[in-house]
Amino acid sequence: MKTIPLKVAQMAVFFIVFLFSCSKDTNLLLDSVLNEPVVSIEDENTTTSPKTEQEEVKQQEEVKQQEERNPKIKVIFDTDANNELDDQHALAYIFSNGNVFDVKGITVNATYSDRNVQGHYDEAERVMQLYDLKGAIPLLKGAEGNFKEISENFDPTDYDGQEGVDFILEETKKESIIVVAVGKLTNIALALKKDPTFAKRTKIVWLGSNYPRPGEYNQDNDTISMNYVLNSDIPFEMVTVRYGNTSGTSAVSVTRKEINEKMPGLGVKAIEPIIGRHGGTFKTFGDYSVNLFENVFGNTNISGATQSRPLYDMVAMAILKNNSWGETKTIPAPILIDNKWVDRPNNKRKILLWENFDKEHILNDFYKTMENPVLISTSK
Ligand SMILES: [Ca+2]
Ligand SMILES: [Ca+2]
Repeated sequence: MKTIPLKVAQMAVFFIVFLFSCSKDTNLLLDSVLNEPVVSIEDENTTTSPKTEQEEVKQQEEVKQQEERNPKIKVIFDTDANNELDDQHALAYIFSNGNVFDVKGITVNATYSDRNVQGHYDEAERVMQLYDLKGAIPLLKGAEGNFKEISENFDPTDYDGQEGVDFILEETKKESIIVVAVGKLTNIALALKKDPTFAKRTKIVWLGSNYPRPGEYNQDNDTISMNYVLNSDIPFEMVTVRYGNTSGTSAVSVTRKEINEKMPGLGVKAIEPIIGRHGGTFKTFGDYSVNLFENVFGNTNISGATQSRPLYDMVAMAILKNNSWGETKTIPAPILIDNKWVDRPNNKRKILLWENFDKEHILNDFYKTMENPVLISTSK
């Protein structure tokens, strides 16, 4: 914008100088014409000269090289979005990390708190709409039932969860994509059942289990699917939950007070507001976040400072963004028998276990990302 007027001004100056240089009072005129303007033009010129174009090209090259060194992480996010509130915060975090994640699609499944897959679809869609992403990235329904009932008399051309599972199978054929599963593992087990070559072309990062202790929501929703995945050879990372233990994602919690202070108004101002799942109209994820916390705790008398919830699923994305925010160890894949973990020290099949999360850095990054979202790119 600045270049044209400056060039015009520059040409005018030189034209005048040229004209007056023909006169006898050249020096005087040169002084009066060139005094201030020339200085400012020369100063300005340093930012609009060809050198700047070269610098711009150089900068673009650097960005390209940076992307080649640190390409965006391609992910499919497999979620049971309509339980309490962590899946929604994970979705918001993904959508706001456009420099880090390249989201190929969202798949949903149903778990105990809402056995209807439509509810999970709707809640994921609400968060998408808050970031103006509804319809812009694929959102597909996966399994409503569990792996055992779906895989008995399995018809690969017609089964519960087919839309989401087939999407995962097809997308991972096109490029190298990580599937982050933050609900039960039914969709992943079904993908392996339908096409065992799936194991060779992707990695699963799963938020679940209290390993080595029993129990945990995602695990308990379909233990058979988890054992099926553990017994396959698909690269598998287990981001531990560990209820009530400081070494799991359950330690990465936020208080209602903190949410009330930090979240209002944060995010993108949605073109089309949403009706929240508990009612009310919302234009930003920040406002919806406050509402989700409000509804999880209800009108209890406990103060907001002591009411806290872990953001489990968000942590699974955070450690993908920065792997120094958790510790890992490789272990022989254990197996769950009668709801108890059984270690198999001689098992050649190894999995990666995530534990001891850096709560402070993860939550700082979460709030920073919510305050300065970089929206993910879409094909539409
Ligand atoms: Ca959840
Ligand atoms: Ca979840």
